[in-house]
Formats: sequence, C-alpha cells, structure tokens
Amino acid sequence: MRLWHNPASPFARKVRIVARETGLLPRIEEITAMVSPVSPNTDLAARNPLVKIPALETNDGKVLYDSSVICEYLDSLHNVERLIPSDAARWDALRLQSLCDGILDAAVLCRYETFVRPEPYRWNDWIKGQFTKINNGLDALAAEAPAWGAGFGIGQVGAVCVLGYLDFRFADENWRASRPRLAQWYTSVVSRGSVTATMPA
Ligand SMILES: N[C@@H](CCC(=O)N[C@@H](CS)C(=O)NCC(=O)O)C(=O)O
Repeated sequence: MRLWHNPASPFARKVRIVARETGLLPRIEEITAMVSPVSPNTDLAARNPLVKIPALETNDGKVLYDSSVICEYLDSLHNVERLIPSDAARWDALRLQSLCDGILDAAVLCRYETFVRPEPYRWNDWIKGQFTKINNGLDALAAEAPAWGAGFGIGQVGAVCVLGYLDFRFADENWRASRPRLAQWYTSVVSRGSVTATMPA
C-alpha cells in the first residue's frame, strides 16, 4: 500500500499513528507530498480529485480518502485490538473522531487563512469564528479526557493529532492554560511510540 502524506498534516498523522498502532507499517510505503489549496499537486490529483492528503493506494489499485475512511480500512486489516470498536462503543469512538476532525478542519483553515492567503484578503472575524470552534471543541475534549483512562482508540488518536497540531502551528494560543486535565492526558500519551514517531517538526 502507498500512503500519500506530509509530516505536517494532522489528518495524515491520524493514519500514520493507526499504521503504527496496528503493526501495519511494514506493509505501507509512506510517500511525502506537498499540498496547497492554491497550487494542486498533479501526482496526487491523478489519485484523489480533492487533491488532499491523506490518500491511500491499496494493493488492489483503489485509492481511499479521507482520513476516517483510511483509518477504518486499515483497522479491518489486522488481528490486534480494534481502534474502532464494532460494538456499542463504536458510536462514541466515531463521534469523538468527528469532534477531533472538526477541530482540525478549523485549525487547518486558520493556518491557510494566516499563512497562504495574502494579507489584504484576510478576514479577522472569520478567523475568530474558527477559533471559537477550536476552543469549544477543546473544552469538550477536556471534559471527556478524564474518562479515557489508558484507552487508546480512534478518538484518542484524533485527540493526539489535534493537540500536536496546535502545539506545532498555534503554540501561542496555549490550549493547556485552561485545560489542565486535557494537558495531563496528553502528557500520559505523548511518549507512546506511534506518537513520538509521527510528531510534526
Ligand atoms: N477531511 C479530510 C481533510 C484532509 C485535509 O484537509 N488535508 C489537508 C492537509 S492537512 C490538505 O490536503 N490540504 C490541501 C488542500 O486543501 O488543497 C481528511 O480527514 O482526510
């Protein structure tokens, strides 16, 4: 399998963590791709019409996207404990993944707004609106984190990617300041092998 990714992409990181947690990494070639909404990557465009990462080329020639679909596909290929449960816990896990994906959508859009969009076209109220989503989402994660214990499923994979991305791109926002229990949870997982191996730098 071939995974189109970039080490800075939090969505691709979800997949890269899942590949490591499930022991599938030796079966995956990780291909680094540069992406930007304003200069589409032609190699990737031939595989994913949305020209986004992550995208996974499977051994039978399919291309899968987006991150949630790829994570679920990988989770169907191994025999260790599932990251996406098939029992009643499934819906909570998928909801938590969606919460994290939503925070990431807002954070990546803010990154594009402040880094890619030319200064005269920037819209501060729009950025503020995205940060409201990010902060409300983080508050929801902080409320849930104490119940996670040592569990590490798809929702926690998403949370690691959210918090790592905020440290990487928006460190000044200091998400830890008003969320000590979320910070405590993050400290408890940050030295996990799959997490350190994929830390954006
Ligand atoms: N919903 C998608 C989001 C993927 C996404 O936004 N990826 C960004 C990089 S972090 C991207 O490829 N951006 C390029 C673009 O928007 O053209 C997923 O879960 O995979």
